[in-house]
Amino acid sequence: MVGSAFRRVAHVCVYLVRKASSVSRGHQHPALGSRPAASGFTAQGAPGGVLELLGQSYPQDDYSNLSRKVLSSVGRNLHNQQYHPLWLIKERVKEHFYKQYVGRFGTPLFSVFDNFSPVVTTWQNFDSLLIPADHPSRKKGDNYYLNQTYMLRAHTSAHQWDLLHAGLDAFLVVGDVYRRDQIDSQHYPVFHQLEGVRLFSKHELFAGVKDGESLQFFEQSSRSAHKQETHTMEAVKLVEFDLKQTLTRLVTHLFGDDLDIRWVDCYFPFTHPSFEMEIHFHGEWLEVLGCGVMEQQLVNSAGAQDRIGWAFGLGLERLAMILYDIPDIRLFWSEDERFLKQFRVSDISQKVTFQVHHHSTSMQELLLFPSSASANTFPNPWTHHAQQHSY
Ligand code: FA5
Ligand code: MG
Repeated sequence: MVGSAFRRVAHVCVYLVRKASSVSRGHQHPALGSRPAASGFTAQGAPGGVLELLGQSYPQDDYSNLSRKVLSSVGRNLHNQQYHPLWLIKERVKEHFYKQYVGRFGTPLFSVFDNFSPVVTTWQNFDSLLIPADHPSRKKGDNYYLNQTYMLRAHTSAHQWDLLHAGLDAFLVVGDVYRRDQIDSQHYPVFHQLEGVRLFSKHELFAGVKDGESLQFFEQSSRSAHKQETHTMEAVKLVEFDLKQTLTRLVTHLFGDDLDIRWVDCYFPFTHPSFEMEIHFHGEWLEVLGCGVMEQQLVNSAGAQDRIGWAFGLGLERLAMILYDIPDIRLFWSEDERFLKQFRVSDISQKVTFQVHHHSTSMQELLLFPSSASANTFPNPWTHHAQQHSY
């Protein structure tokens, strides 16, 4: 039940830090140039070459590590394809935020952006979010770099700073994100995130509090597990409550009341305190989002020093898998009509339960990856690559 949502679970997560095994794989990887030319994963070009992507040219250097396979995923924009399950979820989240949160003039409070290029600077993806220069999440083996300066975003948080700097107080960003992750039924190197950010003025946050005029946002104290050194406990608790309530309402809107969720304490360099939401699904706790109270240093550097806010980033595939009972994340890339047509509904809120055995179709057929592998393994070129080159 959603009632259990506020149960805290002692658990630590670390933003973008992979299991030791996958981190070391990055180190062991042979030089990019030594990959066989026939492989779909061969890095394009070499230092001295130029990469053309989405109408821009990027000089290559020894950071460049995009494979042909990943390049072919850039621009697919599954989240903008009408009736694709990721589009359906995006539309339902948008509808919920538009209806639920109305601004002063009766207009939607949250602005929605779903068309930003996935090419960002390393400053946007890391530095703007206070991710230190030596943080393991910057590893070449974990990201797709166009060159030293440009990369495919590893999360939609890469756009937070720019939108705050532009003066926005409430926004959603939807986009494809890229990580050199190990593949299994829940992880894929390209997936989709939906980011939400909300800043509050003092008036907005304390408006509902009786005798709240004397309350403050800021003080000089020390950082604890519960708050940042510049925040008052009152402000943080109200922001945290609003964040968890907003997200609990969102998942209740999507899934209905009959859903078991829990909050797990967590760590991100750009929020404190930080949390993950997990949903109980098929006997397991599945992490669907990370969130927290925004680091004030980030908010200040973007020019909103009189505000305090929350941010969250959720995985669209994870939500869609639970909502539509889709058993494997690779299915989202299927171009098979038997998969896609199941989501062509007249009303975006209509219940859809994905049928694998529709007209005796097997999972392998629907995944539509060319296979030379045995019938028992998922025929997936990403994994072939990992096996051949042990990266
Ligand atoms: C982040 O990416 C943070 N930027 C989220 C955030 C935003 C925190 C704003 C605080 C404030 P994380 O790496 O945990 O965090 O990813 C967020 C979500 O993306 C996960 O909860 C999960 O739902 C989804 N996700 C992560 N990796 C994968 C993957 N390889 N495949 C599919 N979904 C994934
Ligand atoms: Mg996480």
